Amino acid sequence: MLSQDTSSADQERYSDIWGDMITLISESETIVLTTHENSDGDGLGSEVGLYFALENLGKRVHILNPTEIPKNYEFLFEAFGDLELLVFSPENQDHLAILNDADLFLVLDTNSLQRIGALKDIVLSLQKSSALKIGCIDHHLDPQSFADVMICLSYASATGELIYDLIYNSESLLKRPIFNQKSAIGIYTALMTDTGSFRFPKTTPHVHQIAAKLIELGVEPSKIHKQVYSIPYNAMKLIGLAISSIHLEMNGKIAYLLITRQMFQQTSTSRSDTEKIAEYLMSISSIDVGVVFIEEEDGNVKMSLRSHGDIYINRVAKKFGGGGHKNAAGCKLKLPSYKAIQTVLTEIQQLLKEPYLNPEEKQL
Ligand SMILES: [Mn+2]
Repeated sequence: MLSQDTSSADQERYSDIWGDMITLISESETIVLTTHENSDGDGLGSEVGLYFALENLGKRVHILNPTEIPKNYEFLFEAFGDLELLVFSPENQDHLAILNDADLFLVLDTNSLQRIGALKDIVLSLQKSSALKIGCIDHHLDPQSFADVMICLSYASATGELIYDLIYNSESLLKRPIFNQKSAIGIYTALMTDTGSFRFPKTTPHVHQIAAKLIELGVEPSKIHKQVYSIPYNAMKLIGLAISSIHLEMNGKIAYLLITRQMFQQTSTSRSDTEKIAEYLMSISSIDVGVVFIEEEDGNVKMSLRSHGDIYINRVAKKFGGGGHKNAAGCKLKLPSYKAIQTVLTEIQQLLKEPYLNPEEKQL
């Protein structure tokens, strides 16, 4: 397993980290791509980016995801008539046949099999009983070890950055062009969304160099930005309700809000309309930590945790069985919302009292 949390990105990028993954891909004829449930621009963009590159290599490729695609990313699939996204159902015989025939199952943008829902059990049993290999390409902290080849590099701004590096290294190794405009649109979407439109701390010169190359390949940034970020009127109403319910704690260092079932009903919206809300929360000048609590239909409370600077907010998520990045993490609690808020706020207050840098985590 290759897992890294250093900033020696340049050194690694051009060395042989991709060798095993390129071999695994070369040895596979049929490849299934997937990403985490409640997929985002990075997971979906990485799938699209890799799909067309693998197709150029003559592979049979399928995209089989655990959950539906959010509306603002549908353009990624609609624009390319030959690209079909399947939403996995364990009862669907066609889906099972695809998995049975596959040589390689590639998990993108998560390093935890819990996050691929019902696909988890079936791919693990195929990995045990047949020739199915599992690969993983991701940039979150704390990778699980389930993959035959795991590339989990948390210095990367997005999984899309790693997909670019993989294709780039495959081109050099195989000495043939693989990139095309369709791949470029996927990777650009991945980079743009996971870097908050090229402004989060991991937006390195390399990220901008990749973006430049993608634009040379025909990507139109303003078009992609509009497709991803324009929102329907209803979603704007939900944002309004959510924002007017913001609370501050610890002299304004913590900001949080709760999106109730009633807010969803009142505005005819759903979970996928909540994506932008954490960003608004984080733009309050006084805060170090922001939390968006969301009441789910099944009675769980889902929370999106955000932090600035060297606050390892993923440590709070981990305490409740979740995970993520240093500055963006998530978890779920099976508690009434008032209780979930109380429990999580106590943990955050504790975290803010501790020294921010944990030497243990620096060694990851
Ligand atoms: Mn990502």
